[in-house]
Amino acid sequence: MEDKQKTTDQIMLDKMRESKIETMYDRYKAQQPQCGYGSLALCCRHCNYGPCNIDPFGPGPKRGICGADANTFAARHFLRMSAAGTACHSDHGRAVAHLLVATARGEAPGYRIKDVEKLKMIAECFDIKTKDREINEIAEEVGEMALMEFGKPYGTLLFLKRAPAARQKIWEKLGIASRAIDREVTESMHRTGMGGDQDYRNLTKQAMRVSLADGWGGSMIATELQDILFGTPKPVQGRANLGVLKKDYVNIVVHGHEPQLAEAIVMASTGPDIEKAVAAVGAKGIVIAGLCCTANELLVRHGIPMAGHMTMQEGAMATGVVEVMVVDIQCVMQALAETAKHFHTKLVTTLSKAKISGAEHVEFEDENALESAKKIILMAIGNYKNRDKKKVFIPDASEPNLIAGFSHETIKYMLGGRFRASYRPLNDNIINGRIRGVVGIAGCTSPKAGECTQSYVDLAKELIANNILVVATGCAAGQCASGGLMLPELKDQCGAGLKEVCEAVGIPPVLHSGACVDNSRILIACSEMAKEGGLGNDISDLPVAGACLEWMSEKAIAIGQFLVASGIYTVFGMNSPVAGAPDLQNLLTKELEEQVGARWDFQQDIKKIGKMLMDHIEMKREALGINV
Ligand code: MSK
Repeated sequence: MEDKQKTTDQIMLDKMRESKIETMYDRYKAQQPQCGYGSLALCCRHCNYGPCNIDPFGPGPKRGICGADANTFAARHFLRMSAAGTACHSDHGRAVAHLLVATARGEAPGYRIKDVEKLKMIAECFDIKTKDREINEIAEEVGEMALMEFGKPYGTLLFLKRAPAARQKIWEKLGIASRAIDREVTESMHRTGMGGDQDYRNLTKQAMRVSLADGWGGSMIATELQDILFGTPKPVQGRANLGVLKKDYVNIVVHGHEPQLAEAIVMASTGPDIEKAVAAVGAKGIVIAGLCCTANELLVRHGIPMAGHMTMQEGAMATGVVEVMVVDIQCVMQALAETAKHFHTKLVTTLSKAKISGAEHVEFEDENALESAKKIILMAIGNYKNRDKKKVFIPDASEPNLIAGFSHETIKYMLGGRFRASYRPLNDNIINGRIRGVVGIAGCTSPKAGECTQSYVDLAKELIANNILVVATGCAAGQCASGGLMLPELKDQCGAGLKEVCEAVGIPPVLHSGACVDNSRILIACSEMAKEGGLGNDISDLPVAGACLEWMSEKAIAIGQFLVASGIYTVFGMNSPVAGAPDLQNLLTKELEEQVGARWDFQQDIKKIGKMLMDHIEMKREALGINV
């Protein structure tokens, strides 16, 4: 293939191979064949009787030493994955809540309340008085109330009230309305220990309750409080792919998930002293670029360029121009410490809860964020002179311009107008058939799906050509961004109806809504669409669906489970996490429909997923009587 037709990650991968630098693809190959029991969820090591394996095909054991069967094995794994995913998003949310309190108390220099309107809206959700009160007083109380959501002894999560009434009734009836976030995670761990919950249906119910504590709890707290602190995303221009890194500049790559670190790096990267230091080393300036969800956070709020998504992290370092890669937590590969040894790059960890052997550590706390950020920036500037020019290789690819920043508020304003912002126009365009429906694409990129795939790009193209509006988050959004799919000109690749709407409103047909925690924006958007009327009265009535083609993280499982429990049909690519337990598979892919009005689907052939999503949307339209 000509270099021009290759994506920057493919070009970089070729270069790394040529330079004999190990990549995740080499390690993936070295892992083959991967453990069959593990792949089917039929290995249990929850106690030291094990590891126990179940033989799904031959005459081997059908039960573990304690007697647990395949469904129990797989349901326990599924619940633990959901709990772990919930813990990741929620611990992130907790850190943001702490920062909000510290900011309100004046204990976090540099940070401030940026979106007062949203602060007041969230205060209302929490039944906090706003009239005649100081902004910081309200913010402190909102932060404290958010923190209480993690450990309150009684009641259910406050944000559950934002769902349509019909949805809340389903949760109450099934007993899956989430209580305190930490309680749901702890109870999930308790239930899945040896001799605990051993009924796969009951375990799956808890997987819904703990995941709802993610989507309508920890993730939503992270999203909303970040908007209060850093601004609610609005349409902003940006650039994406490895070409955003620059030869003559000091390059700092910010990688991970919690935007408070990246925001501090951005804040501390300007000023006369920094300019002087940059000039002294002979660089033209500083480039800050994001990776993974940190990239999404920075892109949707500030238009700061994105170097890439999950599977591009080693490649970003291998450009040889990264002075510092600074990381916080989640989706940061230990392999980076090894890749860094080939270059002058310093890998810097920042959180005491996420260190990497071989990396330098600069502790990052709310109180000293700016100081730590400055230290890291000066470290990068100082490291510029150590760059080995012979090793510099930035793929020569154009950097697609893009428009990002589609929070649910923005979608509402753009479609409904500032003075009558509502989802009415979107609903009307769905009812009249210009837009057939909406699909949220979320999630990771994985070597299991192939090398440097463009699966999300292909799926998004297929959907928009069929008049389906696409909302993207996480690394799926990252791939679509670097694939040039977030350009308003892309309307020419849409079906006629969607093209008309995109032209009238001025939006691209693939909307970047943010990071993984911002799937909570999709929940709110769907709730508002359902409440708006004309498309039923619950999320499960809407012609919408979710998809994750290359899932990797436990967080993806929690997201899938909270989308389904919220009434959104969700398809995952590659492999089912419960493939070795047919009854559980049947529960997730069929029976759940009766309970929550939505279900999972797992499809190995990711090329088939587009059709599955479109069929689902047409089926929902038929049920609504709008099959025009
Ligand atoms: S970063 S969880 S690889 S989307 Fe949120 Fe990407 Fe998946 Fe990590």
